[in-house]
Amino acid sequence: MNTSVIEKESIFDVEKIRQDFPILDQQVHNKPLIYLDNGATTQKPTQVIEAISSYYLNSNANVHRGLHELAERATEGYENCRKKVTSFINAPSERSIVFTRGTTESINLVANSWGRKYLKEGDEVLLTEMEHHSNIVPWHLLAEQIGIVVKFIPINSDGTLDLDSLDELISTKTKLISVTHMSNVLGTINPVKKIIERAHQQNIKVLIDAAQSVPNMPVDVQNMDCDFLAFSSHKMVGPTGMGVLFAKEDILEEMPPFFGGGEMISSVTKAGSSWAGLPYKFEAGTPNIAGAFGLSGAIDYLEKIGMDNIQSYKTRLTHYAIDAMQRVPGMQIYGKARDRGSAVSFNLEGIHPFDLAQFLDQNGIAIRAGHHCAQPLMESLGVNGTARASFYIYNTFQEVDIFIEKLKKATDFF
Ligand code: C6P
Repeated sequence: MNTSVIEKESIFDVEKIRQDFPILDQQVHNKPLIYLDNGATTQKPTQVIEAISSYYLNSNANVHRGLHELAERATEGYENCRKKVTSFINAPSERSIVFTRGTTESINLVANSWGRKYLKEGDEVLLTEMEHHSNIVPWHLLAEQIGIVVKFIPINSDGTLDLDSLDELISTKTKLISVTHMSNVLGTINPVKKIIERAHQQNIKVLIDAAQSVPNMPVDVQNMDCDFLAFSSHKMVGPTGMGVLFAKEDILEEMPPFFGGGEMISSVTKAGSSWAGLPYKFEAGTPNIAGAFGLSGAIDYLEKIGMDNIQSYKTRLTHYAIDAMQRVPGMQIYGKARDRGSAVSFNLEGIHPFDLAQFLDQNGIAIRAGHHCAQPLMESLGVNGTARASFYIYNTFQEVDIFIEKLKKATDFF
């Protein structure tokens, strides 16, 4: 083992991290809680909860329009979050960071603003078979409304993307490739830099759904060179109802607003309206100010641990889990990509995933079961649904051992 790995591992103190998450210290059905549903949403550390309550306790006011001390504090906190997000994903400017309610709203914003302006009947949007519904349905809506064509990059049997099919799938009509960075089902980390390079050779824009990657690994939008990137605060120890759309500034400049209302205008007359500058023309109405305070707290928290450390700990934990899971009789794991995140989808022979989730819940273990908002992927895998365990920074090797023990019990029980 090289020294840098040893240094990283010694920095990562999971027991110390767990102390920041009081919710984990409880019994569910008289068993210690083991929370393995982090792909759906992560738990929140005290620091984030305090950042949110401190806003309501000390600085509650509306942003951007008040001329009093509390309004200034609220505005400063809200804009401070934009600065933190900018540096967290290495965006070139705060003007390219739009706050939304989450990944879903960010992608809908691109579809409805950029999509409606630049796409016309017959134009093609290329997705992948492993997309979350958030990155399918907005394009299906445009297919219905303006006649765009939605195509899908297929997956290989190991759960990686079949990139050999790209040349065949890309045509002169392809205007956008919209792809997940990390699959919420298979765990696969897609080679987005390669896809972006290939797309840009033909002047095709690329949107990255980073809902699962930003919480789990360092993400650098300039290095990636993506045109759009979307993520949610609640999957990265931040609050729900808060999210981010990054877009290149020149693209955002040309995009029309998606929502209209207060905050996003420059002036309004009876004859018409003109828009505020970036990024405010995309933030109509009173925003999620407490959410911004919370997201700031989340970024501080993750940066203190270090995204490299987070990725390396979770990679070790996930590989440990997969190795052990493979030894459980009747186990089928979906997705065998080498480069992967911590979502592990699986089925146990003869056990419905809902029954398994219920059995594990009775044992204090929270997992997710179903189609994971990825029905086209389920179709490709030939299943109706799967069970899914997804690990985060506060999960321990001991918890994985208990999870495996209960999986074995489930095979006996059913
Ligand atoms: N996936 C899961 O359990 P929102 O709901 O907007 O914060 O995120 C949507 C979303 C988009 N893309 C990917 C890759 C995602 O994983 C998600 C959310 C959760 O897998 C809830 S369905």
